[in-house]
Amino acid sequence: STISVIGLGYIGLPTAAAFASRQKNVVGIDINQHAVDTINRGDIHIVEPDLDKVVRAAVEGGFLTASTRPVEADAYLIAVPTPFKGDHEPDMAYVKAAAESIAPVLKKGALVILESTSPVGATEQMAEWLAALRTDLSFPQQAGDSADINVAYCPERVLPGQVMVELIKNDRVIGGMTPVCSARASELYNIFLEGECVVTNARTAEMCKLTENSFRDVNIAFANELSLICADQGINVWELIRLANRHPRVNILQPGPGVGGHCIAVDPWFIVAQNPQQARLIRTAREVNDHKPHWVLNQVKAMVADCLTASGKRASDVKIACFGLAFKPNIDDLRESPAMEIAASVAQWHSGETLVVEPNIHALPAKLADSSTLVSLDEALAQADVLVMLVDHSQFRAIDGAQVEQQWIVDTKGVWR
Ligand code: SAJ
Repeated sequence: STISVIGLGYIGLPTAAAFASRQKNVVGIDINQHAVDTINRGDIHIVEPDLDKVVRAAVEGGFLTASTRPVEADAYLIAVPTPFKGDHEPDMAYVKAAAESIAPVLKKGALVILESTSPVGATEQMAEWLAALRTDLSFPQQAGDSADINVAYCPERVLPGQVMVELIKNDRVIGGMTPVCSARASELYNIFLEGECVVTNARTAEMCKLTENSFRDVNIAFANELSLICADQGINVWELIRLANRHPRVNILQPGPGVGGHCIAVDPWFIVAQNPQQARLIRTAREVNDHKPHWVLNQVKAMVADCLTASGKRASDVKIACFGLAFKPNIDDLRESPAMEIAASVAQWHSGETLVVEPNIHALPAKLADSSTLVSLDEALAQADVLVMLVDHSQFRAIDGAQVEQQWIVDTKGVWR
């Protein structure tokens, strides 16, 4: 039997490799020819610990191949991006294109699973798209458990940086359009899953994915709001949170420069788009987190002003060093990163030199290349007047804050101050 994974990105490729590592015949489909060629050579086009080894073994063993053209399969997993467009409306164009691409090769008895983060109702919508193109087959919305094609929503919930572990260990929410759809989807994931399959309907599973990431966003917003209040009150927010978390029922997350990545800053908007009247807290959390980089920039401006007054230097003689660009610690992913946004604004605003330390990259991205200089941690600490801590990479944490000589520090992660 053949399993086909549509979309070979951060979710699809690890999933395809996990099935192939259990000796299943897997065909991965992607519109990106470069990705397809790379995978067929046994290499990978994304950064994720241990993924390279699993993909290489799967390709060399003959269990995983990639193609740009859809194939006939017993099960399809769709893991394509669902970004937002315009006014934070979910953009389902990639899911629609994926459904249209598999429709011609769909055979009686196939199982189609949507994994992409999606608004409530998306799975049924996808089944409608398929049904419209294949009137010779019956689908769950018409035929229930006796349908020719089974359809389910099974969201991914893996943490970038720990995908290969979490993919196997995490429990999985299975939202079949009918009980038979759920049973078949559970059977499929049980090929590699050590966690449990928890069965529900498609709409609940869709909402569950959005809920998980909104929960995290709301809780980070709480921490970020506290950081603004504490700055105003002259209280160390990290000490405050440590103390509050000694209460047995309090567990506050960490403030930071804002919320980045491709999930937590996006998914809550899907709920807001569908229920704008009710989703007041969820919307406000997004606004609080999106505002944080602007607040940090103003902190930097105030710190530079203090430095100028105290040192008598001209602004053009002051060096600012930004520590970290990635969207979270110990990764090289700069996409949708608040640290990157802040560093770029600082470099654009500041008339003197802006230094950047990012141990996980070798060259600055275009957005920063003209306005700042990539330097080592030691160079930055030796040269800069004002320090801006943006990401708590382990290399930064390893430095004792008491040894840092500069007094003008904006520390969004509580690493040195
Ligand atoms: N962050 C804070 N404070 C914290 C925790 C995180 O400011 O206390 C920031 C991070 O620095 C980062 C952002 O939040 O900018 C998101 O990072 P993250 O580590 O919380 O999450 P992601 O985006 O890497 O992955 C999330 C995970 N979701 C949850 O933990 C509920 C992951 O399990 C999901 O699979 C993933 O989104 C996804 O693909 O949806």
